[in-house]
Amino acid sequence: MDPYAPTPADRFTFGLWTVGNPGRDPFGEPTRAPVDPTYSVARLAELGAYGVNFHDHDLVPDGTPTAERDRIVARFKRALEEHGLVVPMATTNLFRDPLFKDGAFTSADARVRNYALHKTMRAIDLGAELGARTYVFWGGREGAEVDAGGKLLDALQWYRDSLDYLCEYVREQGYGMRFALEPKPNEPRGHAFLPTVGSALGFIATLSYPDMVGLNPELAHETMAGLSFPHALAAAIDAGKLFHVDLNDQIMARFDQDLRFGAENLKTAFFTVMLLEEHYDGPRHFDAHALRTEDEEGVWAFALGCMRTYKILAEKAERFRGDPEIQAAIASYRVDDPEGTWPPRFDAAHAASLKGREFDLTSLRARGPGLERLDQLTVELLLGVR
Ligand code: GCO
Ligand code: MN
Ligand code: MN
Repeated sequence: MDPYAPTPADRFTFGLWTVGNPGRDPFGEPTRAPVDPTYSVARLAELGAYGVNFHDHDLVPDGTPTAERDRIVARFKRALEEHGLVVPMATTNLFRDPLFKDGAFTSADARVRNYALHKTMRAIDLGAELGARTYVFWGGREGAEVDAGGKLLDALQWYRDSLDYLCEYVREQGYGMRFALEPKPNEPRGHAFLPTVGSALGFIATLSYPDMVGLNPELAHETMAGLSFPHALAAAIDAGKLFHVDLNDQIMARFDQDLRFGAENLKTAFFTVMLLEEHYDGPRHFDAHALRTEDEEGVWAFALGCMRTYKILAEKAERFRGDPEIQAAIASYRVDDPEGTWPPRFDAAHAASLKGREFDLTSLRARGPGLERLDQLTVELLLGVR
């Protein structure tokens, strides 16, 4: 049996918009045909995935009459049951419709903000109906190119008002869902509001129901901002806010690429997997798509590739933890202080003695922590020679 073949126990999920991506870009028409969501369910199940996620519009196109909506949802539910897939997360498309061109919850037009709430509540109902426990808010068009409209502070307040309102809605409905904010620095807007994991963490603390709201960090988004994804992930974990995750890949300082997981930055992918395996038990969600060059077979090769790479890296993480030389290098990198405990407990006497302590600065300056060797051991492990 192939140890890297995905199984539902691995809890891999894909968005309908990922494997269904038709390969459109700002310069060219789609290169692939539209995909029926039930077909994606069948193919993903065959590959060993655990679930699918969707925007309201991916499943029920905006403006669909109620009877047709119910028919689509019933058919989709049957496909999920038949193929044993679940829907752990759902979200709203608040970026496709031209009326959202200057934002949804942060539009300067209050009618658009109210419409965004209307659309999101209906999408939350749809997600709840299909069993979603996490509801993602990616700020699509929440952002600006022009700041002369003076809404920089208002936009944050409108965003906060909207999330507070929607938290109340979920509580009142008894859906038991949690919200996950997904920061992104730019694209499609020149500057997005809440551009990074750090800014979203600060914002969550200002909400009325901070415990209901966490993060859905995306590897590509932090990379676009020139930041390290493992560092962002660690910040989210440290704050108890890693509610969901978007895995993919990205070249730094390029357009939004949504590459196959592990396609570009293998070390980033490795430390991402290592953190997730140790500190996260939610679905491993891939928010990526096949290259525009690919036909349908390329799409399934892409999806399988994301999952296999994750599993291979999870095995490497296991080896890393069990490698005596690597563990010895880590142990000698991390040094205890024989003259004082860590963390120190503050009291006046302790502070006085710490202020008076004589440190051997010369030896501290001279110490080499061995990081070159440790990193090379890591690279060799990843290259498969240890
Ligand atoms: C992007 C985003 C989206 C969101 C999706 C779920 O860069 O387009 O990553 O794919 O993740 O809208 O909210
Ligand atoms: Mn993205
Ligand atoms: Mn995403």
